[in-house]
Amino acid sequence: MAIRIYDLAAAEDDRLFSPYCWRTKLALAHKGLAFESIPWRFTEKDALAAAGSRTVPVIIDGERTVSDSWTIALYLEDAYPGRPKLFEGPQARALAFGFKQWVERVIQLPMLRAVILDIHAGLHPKDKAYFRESREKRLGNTLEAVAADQDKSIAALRGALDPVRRRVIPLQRPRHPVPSTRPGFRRRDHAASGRRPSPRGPRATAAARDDSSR
Ligand SMILES: N[C@@H](CCC(=O)N[C@@H](CS)C(=O)NCC(=O)O)C(=O)O
Repeated sequence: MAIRIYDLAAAEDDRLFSPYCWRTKLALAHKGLAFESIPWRFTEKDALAAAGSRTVPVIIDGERTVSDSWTIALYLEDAYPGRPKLFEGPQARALAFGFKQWVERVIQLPMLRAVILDIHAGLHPKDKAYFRESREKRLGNTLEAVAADQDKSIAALRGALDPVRRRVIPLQRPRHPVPSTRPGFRRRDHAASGRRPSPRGPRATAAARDDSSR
């Protein structure tokens, strides 16, 4: 039976926008595990009570219920040791944890500030008041006032991303291209091609190669 994941949805069931839930879905895809999203709204806290959580993602894997995207990653690694690994050992896991902390502490706030009114506009009507109240409390201002500073938020986000753009991405590009989330696509396939995997498969990759050599 597929693993089920409580997955934050906007007004539409298929607009699933939580970065934390995407982490979990990418981890599941990397491991080649089938999963099914259960669209969840901010105000549906009761649905998560069994997991003792007030946030998503929460996964249900048979008898097991696990919450928190990092705890879920560790759980999947332990529960499915025969599948492709999320972390190539303790050092890689520590590095991933550090990167996650940096994203949460440095990147997320300016990102949230830059898109706060877009998120609010897209929410399910039953979530709008809760989102406004909780985020205005967190940000110390009205959503409109935060949105009025969008240019500043985008500049802050660009500044925060700068070290990654300048250092990490160029260093990684030739030797460790972004791994595909498609099951069965091996890291060495990317290493061999030296290119990012095409989301549309080998033919599209070949076409792109032909185009780029013109
Ligand atoms: N540490 C948690 C954080 C998850 C989290 O904050 N999720 C948000 C959605 S992006 C949430 O469920 N928020 C509920 C709320 O604000 O009431 C994790 O990594 O899973």
